[in-house]
Amino acid sequence: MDMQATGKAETDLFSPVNLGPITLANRIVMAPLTRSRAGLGDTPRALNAEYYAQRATAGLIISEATQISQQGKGYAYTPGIYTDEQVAGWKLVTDAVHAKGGHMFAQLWHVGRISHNDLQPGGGLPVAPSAIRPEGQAFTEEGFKPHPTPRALETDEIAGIVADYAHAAACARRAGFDGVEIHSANQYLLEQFIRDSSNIRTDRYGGSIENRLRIVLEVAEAVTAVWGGGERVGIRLSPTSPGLGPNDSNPWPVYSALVEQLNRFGLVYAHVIEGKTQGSRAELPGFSFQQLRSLFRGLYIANNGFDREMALRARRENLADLVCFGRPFIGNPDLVERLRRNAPLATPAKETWYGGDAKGYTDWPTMVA
Ligand code: 8OZ
Repeated sequence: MDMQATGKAETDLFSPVNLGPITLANRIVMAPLTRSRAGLGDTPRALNAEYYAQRATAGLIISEATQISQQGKGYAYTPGIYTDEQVAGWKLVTDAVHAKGGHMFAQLWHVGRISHNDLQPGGGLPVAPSAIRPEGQAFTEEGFKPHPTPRALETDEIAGIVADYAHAAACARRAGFDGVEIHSANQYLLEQFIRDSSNIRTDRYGGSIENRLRIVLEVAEAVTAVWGGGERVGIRLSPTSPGLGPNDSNPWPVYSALVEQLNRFGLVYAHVIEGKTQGSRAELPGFSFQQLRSLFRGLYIANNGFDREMALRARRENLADLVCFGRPFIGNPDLVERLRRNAPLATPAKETWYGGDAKGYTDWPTMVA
């Protein structure tokens, strides 16, 4: 079906939708995008506010991944959301987005073992469910360095991490965000606990599926308590993405149990990376994203490699409630309008995705009217 040719409003992709108590202008979500441009003290600044405000016509903006503590940091120049200065910095961002009529959630992030001593408090080892070294390298201020073998968390340290999530969730409220997203995807701490490939613990946080899901449910409970319920809390999952480490040996029973358990917190959405993050959308045998969606009571935000046609189809065939676009928002601040008009998209070079300044960040023009 050609929307341009018929000219009729045959899709609701560009129409308002309710997300809990909030009404979004459309069903297009700007994905969390790490851009590594925070200021000193991992504090957002005017440049970041300008970048997000330029993209405020997205129905919902999800902030770039934002560490809940210094221990949760794994890359140079990513922003935090745990100090008063960071709250003030984020307030610049949320005020600028709201002034343009947009809505924005903060993504709460703990990287676990995907880090390096250079980024950790006191130069200590990164922490993880188990002392298993991930492949790959950490992005530090001195360039890329191999991930060290992390330190396995003591059982009695886990409550402190849950408390860090609660503190960060409270900071996000003070900073004027419309809600928060718990980052439980892409190989970071919560996913490290979920998967049997990175969690070989023998305490109540390891072993059975129930035990491996425990920390995620504790975080969901703590964060929804801070926000007065789940109506402004979402979660991000990547059930079948290998990321930098292997998948769970059998993801379906794990993730179906997780979304069913999450239902008791009334989360407003699950934001699901369908397939391999930044890669193939092929489903694993024995895993169905639509079935996962049917088990979850909140809205379903689909993510991974969407283009205009796929997004229109997702609504036409009701494969998702909202559709997330990531990289296309980098070079197209007015992506929503370009999709509406089926206009050409700019495709930025990878060199300016991470780090640097305004170049490749806030200098992308909108379409000529
Ligand atoms: C790309 C570079 C650094 C971090 C994720 C937070 O994959 C990230 C990330 C992506 O969720």
